[in-house]
Amino acid sequence: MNEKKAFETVRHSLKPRRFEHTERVVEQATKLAEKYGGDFKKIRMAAILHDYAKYRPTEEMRQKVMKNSTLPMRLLDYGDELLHSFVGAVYVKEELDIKDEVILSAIRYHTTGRAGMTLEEKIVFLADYIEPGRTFPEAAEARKLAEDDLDLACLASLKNTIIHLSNKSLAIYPDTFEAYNDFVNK
Ligand code: DGI
Ligand code: FE
Ligand code: FE
Ligand code: FE
Repeated sequence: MNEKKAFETVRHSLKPRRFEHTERVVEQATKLAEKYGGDFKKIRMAAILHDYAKYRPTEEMRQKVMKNSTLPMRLLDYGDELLHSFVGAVYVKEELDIKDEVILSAIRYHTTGRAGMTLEEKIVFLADYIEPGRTFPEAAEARKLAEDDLDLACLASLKNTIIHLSNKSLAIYPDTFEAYNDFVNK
């Protein structure tokens, strides 16, 4: 799978607005990779495909969680918005034949983060949060931090995500807390 084919694939799987978000995430991830390193080609591929499953039917993704032993069952107990990252990584592997774990894990953890994130995971996670289309004030704060400290920017994103979700009384996935604790103790 080359970049051009990956872009074509997501252009057909996503609505135009989501595809434009994806293009901005790729651009943002590219800038972060130039600054902080990581596997450049794998970061870009993960960024292109990160929301591949965004518009898959919820019921189909829930079925996938129940059938696929590699997917944590507890995903079913949190908001359905979480499914597209974890289940998306499985679809990318099965449907697009991408087997590279650096790419797959950057897709899998792009929404929640996790403890012990790889550099590639951090970059895709943060690029998704700070791409220029995110106009809320917390994104600007994280964008500023990203200029010289990747971990502090990830911490701010996680903190704001936890605040945002708890303000809406939504369940928070344990990986999100574990990622937050990991960065806060750095
Ligand atoms: O797919 P995007 O919109 O580009 O961004 P994303 O993958 O970060 O998804 C954001 C959505 O996921 C948003 O509706 C909030 C939700 N979300 C993020 N972290 C958690 C979460 N939902 C729950 N229930 N728990 C989480 O920890
Ligand atoms: Fe996403
Ligand atoms: Fe995100
Ligand atoms: Fe996204």
